[in-house]
Amino acid sequence: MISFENQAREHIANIPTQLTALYEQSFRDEDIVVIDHLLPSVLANAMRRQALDLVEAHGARRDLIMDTTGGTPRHYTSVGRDIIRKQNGPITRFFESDAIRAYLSKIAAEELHKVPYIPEEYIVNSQQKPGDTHGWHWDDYTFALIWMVEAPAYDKGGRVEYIPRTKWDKEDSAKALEKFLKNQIVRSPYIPSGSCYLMRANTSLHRIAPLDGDTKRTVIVFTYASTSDLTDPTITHETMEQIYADEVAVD
Ligand SMILES: O=C(O)CCC(=O)C(=O)O
Ligand SMILES: [Fe+2]
Repeated sequence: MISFENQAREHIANIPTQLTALYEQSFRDEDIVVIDHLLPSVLANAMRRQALDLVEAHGARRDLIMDTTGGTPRHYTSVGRDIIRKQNGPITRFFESDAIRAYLSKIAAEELHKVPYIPEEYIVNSQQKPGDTHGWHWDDYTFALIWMVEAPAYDKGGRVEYIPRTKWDKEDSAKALEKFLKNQIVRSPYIPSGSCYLMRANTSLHRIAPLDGDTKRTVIVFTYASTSDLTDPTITHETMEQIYADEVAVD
């Protein structure tokens, strides 16, 4: 059998140069880019199957208010990194893939590294009922690649909303949130299932709007570090530690 890595590498090598140039431009201009067909369908299907089966077998509800991000809500079902890692399946192969990381680095015009904090490597999140949301926040690390396993219905909420080029004032998150939301335009692209988006997530204030009715949204969240993240002493992990207190050992 051809390995995940070789299939991904061959597929990526065939992405038209002009399309890659458009992705680069979009990321440069918007700090977000929606990427179609990053994987061949056989790998995309395998990753989708793994994510849906994981939610079914291991999904745990998260219902809390995050103090560190200014009191914003989290309401969704999720599966943490260690449970996913045990299966050593397509999601792990995706994260470990050098070919994928190299391609994303080209789009971002800087190097992406595997995140040096293991609980954030990859996570499956699923908004499953009306009102489910992943409230406003910034990420700890520079890059997030979100794979859309199940997109919500087009008109039923659950979109990513974001304001790029904003700074997380960790001393007063609530006030920073209020200021940006009052003064800046919120962008909300629709991400179809089977595609993914790369976001500059540590300087984009973002959330997943509440589901508005009977629909579902399931994603795989991959986190990558920039070169400067690797030596940045201000990066902390309080958000992860609060959401995943039962899984993340606090050191
Ligand atoms: O579900 C998404 O698209 C984004 C999730 C997210 O922002 C996060 O896990 O930090
Ligand atoms: Fe995020």
